[in-house]
Amino acid sequence: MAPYDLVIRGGTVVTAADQSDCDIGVRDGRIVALGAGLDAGGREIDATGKLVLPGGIDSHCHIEQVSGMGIMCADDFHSGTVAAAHGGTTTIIPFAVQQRGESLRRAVDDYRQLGDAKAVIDFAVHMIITDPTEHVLGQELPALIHDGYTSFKVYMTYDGTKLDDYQMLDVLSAARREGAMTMIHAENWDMIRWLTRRLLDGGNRAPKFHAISHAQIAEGEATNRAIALGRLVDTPLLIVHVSAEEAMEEIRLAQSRGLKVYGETCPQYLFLTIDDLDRKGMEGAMFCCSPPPRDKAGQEAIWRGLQTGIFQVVSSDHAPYRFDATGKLKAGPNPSFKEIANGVPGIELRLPLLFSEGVGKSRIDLQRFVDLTATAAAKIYGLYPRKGTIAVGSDADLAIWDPDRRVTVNAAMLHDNTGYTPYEGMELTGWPVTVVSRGRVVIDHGELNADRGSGEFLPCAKSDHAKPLQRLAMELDPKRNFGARILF
Ligand code: DUC
Ligand code: ZN
Ligand code: ZN
Repeated sequence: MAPYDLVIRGGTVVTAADQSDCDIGVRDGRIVALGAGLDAGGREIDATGKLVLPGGIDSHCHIEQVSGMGIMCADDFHSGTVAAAHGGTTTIIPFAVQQRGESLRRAVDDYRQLGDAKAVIDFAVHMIITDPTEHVLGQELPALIHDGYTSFKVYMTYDGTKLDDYQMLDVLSAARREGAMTMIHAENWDMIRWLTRRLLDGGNRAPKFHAISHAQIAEGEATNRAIALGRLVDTPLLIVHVSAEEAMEEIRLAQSRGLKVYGETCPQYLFLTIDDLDRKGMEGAMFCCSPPPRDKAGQEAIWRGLQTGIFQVVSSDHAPYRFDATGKLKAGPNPSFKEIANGVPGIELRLPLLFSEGVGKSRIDLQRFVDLTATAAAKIYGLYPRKGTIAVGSDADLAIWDPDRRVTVNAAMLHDNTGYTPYEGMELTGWPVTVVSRGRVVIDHGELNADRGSGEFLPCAKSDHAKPLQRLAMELDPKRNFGARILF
């Protein structure tokens, strides 16, 4: 009997720390050997001339989720995970949403069933807390964390989801007590709705005004406030989908003060600009997402944030709505910017885009690419080292990557259900040719080979990233900061 079920031979194995030319031996879904000249496997893959990367972890994507406007997104767990796998991603972490008045447990259990039935790759689940009652924070949250749901998102914006600062403090202190990671959508809702009202009163309805209404200052202010709230309570947090330079600068400042504040950005802020929202007719609706893409200089600033380490994670924030009456145009063929579903697709192209324009254009190196697309998310959300790296004992989740393959992006080649891509026509270099999930070859030269429901739920551990640091005496001095010392 062959000692390995699968051997991947002759590739350049890349992790967030280093790279080396070696074979990978896989048994029972796990990596059991790394080295030269491994014995034969039941199946062999020749990776000569290819990179072997940890499968991507998309730690922020919306799958089978109803939006705040009541629109079901275009992808379910099947189409979403199929698309992810085709793009080299082997783990996704979408969101179970608690509606106000609803039990968080119920929301998670219902959502989990959808994933169990349909996912073709492994998945964990973040929660979205919209109603942080004493019962939810004191009873449901600890039990859910115990069951492997160790992270949640909260919104500082939108009528249906917004928490006020008092609620944010309750939630952040519950996160501190339970060791959960808090993800924050940081935009100032009153600024946005005030601007929206004035823009619409002035007859400004076109998609580009979505970007004007979601002003950079609204993102910067809310990011500053979120960090201050986290500081008062003394708990780490992660600001999701950062698009504004001034929000990024708030994160940088917090990090330079030694605070555990993490940042996530997304391809739409690296590859799109506000000009895309100003395309002819209603086409700009295809690029409406929140926060919105900014101008060219702002886009460059976000690249700088990747290069200088302000951001730890690049997720897709895949939020797919078709360009028709089921999605972007649900309010009619000519909706105002306020009526357009918020979100863009990107689950399949996240890795190819960042590889081509990041690694290929020497903006980031391979180690940073792996860290941003897989390793850091695994660490931040408690999946490491099972996921996010190539090491003996880790799951065999791998993307065998042809660094020279040239691809012109078009919607028809993609596997999600959105029907369009914001990246149509882009010329990319670098593509995953074979994708392995827990030792199963799920994508083989573009062919899917994975059954519905074969993906497994991943319970997340409490992550070290969610543990507060030993605070500097100065920060804890009650004359300067009445928060942490009094409470804890
Ligand atoms: N927030 C997201 O995370 N995704 C889409 C829209 C939004 O507001
Ligand atoms: Zn958000
Ligand atoms: Zn999102």
